[in-house]
Amino acid sequence: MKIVILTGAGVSAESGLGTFRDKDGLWTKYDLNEVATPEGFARNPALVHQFYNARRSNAAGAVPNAAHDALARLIRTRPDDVTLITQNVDDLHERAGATAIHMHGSLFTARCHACAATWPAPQVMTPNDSCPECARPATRPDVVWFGEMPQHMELIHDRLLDADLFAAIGTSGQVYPAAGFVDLAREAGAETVEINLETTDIGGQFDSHIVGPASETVPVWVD
Ligand code: BJW
Repeated sequence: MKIVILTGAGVSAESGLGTFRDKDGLWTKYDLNEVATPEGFARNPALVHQFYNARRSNAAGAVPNAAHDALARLIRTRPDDVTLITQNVDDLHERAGATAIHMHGSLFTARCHACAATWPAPQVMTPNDSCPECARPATRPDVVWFGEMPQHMELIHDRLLDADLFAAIGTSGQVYPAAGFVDLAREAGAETVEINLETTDIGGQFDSHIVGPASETVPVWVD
């Protein structure tokens, strides 16, 4: 049985990393147009770096929770059958021992806006940092902002079309294309399950729901 799992910010919430759209989420404190769009970065790169430097520091200090551990366990027992796709830019899946496809990039990689080279991000990035490949001062976080193409989409589509079971864990289903994965998987014949603190606005697209905190529900679902 081929299993495709999509995770969102909710899977890392109990590790202390904020979600985006919940009460007290990041988008209640920051204007997403200023910190998560290429236009915002062009207007004020220092602000955007400040936002991502703080999140990189928080993520580095966080530890995987029982949900990350359970997903890593599932992958270890069925390495050929499970694909883990994450929208998260933290590295908690990896630190729990799982390999994940990071469709929205990573806090721990830097990218050159000019030549597209990537390299390990320093703890603190500034607009003056120069690219190790082309030497231009065009360093940006290697994350996917609104209006940009998510990463690894071809591989993700292939896995979704081959899925027998699709699970979305801790994601609000408000951001595309990830919010459309449930439709793709269902049309391809997969059974679908949403695992979340609450049923989301796209909850009606799923065959079943498991409601509760990921650190409790995911280990039970996996085992
Ligand atoms: C718990 C829990 C616990 C809490 N246990 N659960 C229609 C089709 C296609 C595209 C579009 C479309 N309409 C609009 C678009 C464009 C746009 C979009 O979707 N906009 C929406 C606002 C409508 N999409 C894009 O621009 C994307 N690119 C794209 O479409 O490219 C194609 C293209 C390109 C160019 C030209 C033409 C087409 C890119 C989207 C990039 C998103 N980037 C961000 C920020 C960067 C990364 C970062 O800084 O981290 O990614 S936005 C932010 O949202 C972040 C997240 O990965 C993403 C999803 O959020 P997530 O993970 O779902 O978090 P929340 O907070 O929303 O939800 C948390 C959930 O957890 C809640 O449900 C809680 O209940 C739950 N929860 N605690 C279990 N303990």
